[in-house]
Amino acid sequence: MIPTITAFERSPDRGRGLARDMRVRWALEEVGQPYKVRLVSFKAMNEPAHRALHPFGQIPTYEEGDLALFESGAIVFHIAERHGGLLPDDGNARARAISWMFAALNTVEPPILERQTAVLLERDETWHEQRLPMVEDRIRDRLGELSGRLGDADWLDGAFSAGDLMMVHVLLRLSGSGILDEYSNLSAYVARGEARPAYKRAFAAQPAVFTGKSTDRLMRAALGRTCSND
Ligand code: GTB
Repeated sequence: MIPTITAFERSPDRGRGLARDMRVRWALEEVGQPYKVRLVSFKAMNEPAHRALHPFGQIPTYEEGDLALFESGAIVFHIAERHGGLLPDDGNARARAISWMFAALNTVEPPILERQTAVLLERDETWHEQRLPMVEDRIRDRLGELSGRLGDADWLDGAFSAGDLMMVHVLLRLSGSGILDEYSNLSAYVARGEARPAYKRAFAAQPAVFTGKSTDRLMRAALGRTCSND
């Protein structure tokens, strides 16, 4: 059965692959599972049909027969469980790869999201200039630790896994901030992820659907809702 995922009808990131449908597309490409994409508008995301699929009115969702899933982490985990290639066969190695998925989502992503919220939604606040460096230092704390653990390895725990997929996509959210460049092994790690054929196919497939309207406004809309749910 061909699964259907949802993505933004008008991508606020101008097709840079930063929205969370990208990690699901990448996982599907890694395991060689064809998929369909239903593009949804911000209006449609709030309507009952989409809310039935996603209680928080967000993307991505995943439908496969009777199964409907939301949360990119749960979707990637489901794909990795159902297909070979994203989780090791050995039980302990598999559990460690799953730990890295959770680490990406629960430990590394939150301060990165905090920065994005600060930059997009709080920049007119009187305290913004004071707060931003503190937020960025919290990111550096995590990146320093991650960089130390990765060392000169290619991937976080042996072969490439769903843990790396999730971590690379989370780190990509720092694109343009300059912060990732301070950690040469992490920059190289992200570049290795982007160089994977499956990543390239997923990236090429996600449409650069922006219309020339203010993408900044779209971005704020996407993140404004996001920060309340993340
Ligand atoms: N925890 C959920 C998951 O992992 O699936 C979070 C899902 C989520 O935040 N979805 C966002 C969304 O639907 C899109 S990805 N927002 C609309 C809403 O909440 O109403 C977040 C995102 C948006 C835009 C960019 N960008 O433009 O760079 C990057 C990421």
